[in-house]
Amino acid sequence: LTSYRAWLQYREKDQEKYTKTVAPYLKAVSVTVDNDIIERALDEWTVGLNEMFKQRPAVVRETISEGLAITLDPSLPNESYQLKTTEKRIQLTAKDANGVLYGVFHLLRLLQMEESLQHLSMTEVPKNPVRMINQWDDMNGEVERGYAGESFFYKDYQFIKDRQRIYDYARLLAAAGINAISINNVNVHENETDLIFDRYLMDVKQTSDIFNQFGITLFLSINYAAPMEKGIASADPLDKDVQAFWKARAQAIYQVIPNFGGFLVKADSENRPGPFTYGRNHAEGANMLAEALEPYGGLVIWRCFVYNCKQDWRDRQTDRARAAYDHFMPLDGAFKENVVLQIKNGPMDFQVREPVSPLIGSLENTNHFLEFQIAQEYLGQQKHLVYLVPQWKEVLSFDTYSKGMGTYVKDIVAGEVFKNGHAGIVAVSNVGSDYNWTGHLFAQLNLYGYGRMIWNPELTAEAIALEWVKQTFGNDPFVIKTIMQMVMPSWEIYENYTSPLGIGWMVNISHHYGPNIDGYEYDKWGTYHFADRNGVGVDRTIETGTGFTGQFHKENARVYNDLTRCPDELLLFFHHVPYTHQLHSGKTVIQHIYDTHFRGVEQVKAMIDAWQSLKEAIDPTRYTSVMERLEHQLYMAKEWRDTVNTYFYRKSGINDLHGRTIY
Ligand code: BDP
Repeated sequence: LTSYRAWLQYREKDQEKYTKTVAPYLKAVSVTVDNDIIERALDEWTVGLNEMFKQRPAVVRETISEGLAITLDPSLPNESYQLKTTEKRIQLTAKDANGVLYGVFHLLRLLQMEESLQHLSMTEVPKNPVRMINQWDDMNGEVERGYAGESFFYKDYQFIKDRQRIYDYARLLAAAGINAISINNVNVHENETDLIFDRYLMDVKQTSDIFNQFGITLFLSINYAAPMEKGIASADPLDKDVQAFWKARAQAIYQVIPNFGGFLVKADSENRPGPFTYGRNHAEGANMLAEALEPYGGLVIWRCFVYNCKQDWRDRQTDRARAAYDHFMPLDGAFKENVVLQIKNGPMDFQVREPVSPLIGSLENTNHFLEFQIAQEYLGQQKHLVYLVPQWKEVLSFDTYSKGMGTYVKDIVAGEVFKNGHAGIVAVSNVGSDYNWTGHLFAQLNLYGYGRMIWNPELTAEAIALEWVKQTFGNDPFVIKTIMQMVMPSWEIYENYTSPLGIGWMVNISHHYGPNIDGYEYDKWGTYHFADRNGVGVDRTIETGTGFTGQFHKENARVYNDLTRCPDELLLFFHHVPYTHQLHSGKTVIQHIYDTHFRGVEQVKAMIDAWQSLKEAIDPTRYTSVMERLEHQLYMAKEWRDTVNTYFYRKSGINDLHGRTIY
């Protein structure tokens, strides 16, 4: 149960002193407005106080002098709230019901962390208007790139009737500030088109109702060729029958689910159908759907993960890194207002290290969301402990120079720079039917951290991790310190023992787990490292390479294009260099590879030692499940180390300076 409760543990407090200082605020709660979301907030407050303090606050409508007073103020920004303590009363003033819910979760977080409520005086406004999760659940019950068991939405093409788990998921998401979700995989397979037909629509509605109570709007992924599954001859966006099909669908859906969010679309990508089949571009494709949803205020979220996965670009003409920009930049401004492009954080595909997608900061006249992946597809598949917020924070704080120095990704995707009507951040979920939601217990931190970070990108990765550790494991300073030492360097550790210097991949094909240096090298998916006896890396420069560096604004383009200025950690993403090339760090490329790989394994050993020191402090279930995964991580780290080092030793023929054994 402890694992299942994730960051909502509400552990009973045994600190008399603390309990005394907060007692007045817990006595009563006064609220005058009534709706489902506020009701859920009150439930949560009641349950939390009862479990932590054995207190049941009286819920009243009149004003109170002791306790929590909740009021609405429509003049505040959307979903925002203020917390202010005056003597024995906390005033929670929110813009709307979502604001109330977030404010209550904020207070519960403070109580879980045993922080003072005495001098609260703050205003919280979410930076990103849309804070979304994409489920990649298939209706057969599997989760694409799922590393935490089966789907808890579907089994054998039916919705799972017991919806308790969805309810608990919605609570966890709301506590982390999430306000939108798409509930099926972007790869919509056969039979799944029925999600927008009578066969499943009532189930979709019931699921939507659960999420709505927690302030979360529901979306569905659709198959672009859905009309053809239903007997229409084509899916051409300019075809009248196709247009009528989508209009009828929109009408039918909104009749059942009036606040339905809209469609998420993966088109012309990795063998999915799309407008290209009919010689139409993506603006024509997306706008046709947008027109159908427009009368109801629905959105079309259109993914930019479009590249030719059947074309070998070793001729350097069609660098996969270029694809999103090449496809979508020429269409900037051609999309309707209720179309939102969804852009992966990097130009390739959620690797351990990539530059930021150059589309962000270039699209000036098109609404767009940034897409992260919480599921650790290329980052250890939730068997390895990798805290992702430090990586995401680098993306958000990247300076695009779009409107001169200081045009950061975080401000662009929040819609502030180009005054977008729709803006925000989306991420691929990492949950499943496993008892602890995420397989690796520490992968809970990535889900929690994602929500907190996109609510407020100014929070440090460390502050977010601290919140999670305290809520999840309690307030013992030794436990906190030890876990923080494991968590904070974990992304760097993973990078150390896997693919070096921004080159990415080197994984087994299709399932993407474990080292395989040449796995994709002679394959068509376009993810090469070009290692030979002389050197390694991809030349993406303007003069001699694929020209990808030219997609950035000139300040960044100059840095990436210039071998002497390109940051070490992205060197092999942008340049092909000899093994003896000297990095800014002073090391040669080959020595860097050897050193980081030996070091990465030692760092995993240190993580295991740290966890071992907590054996007495953590319940056996959580202790053992994490330990098992850490041991597996060590095994895999060694395999990565030996595979990578051996490969480059054989290619280069250069010995390790320190004479360590390389097989
Ligand atoms: C890749 C995954 C694949 C997804 C695809 C996508 O390997 O399963 O369908 O991304 O984002 O990373 O559409």
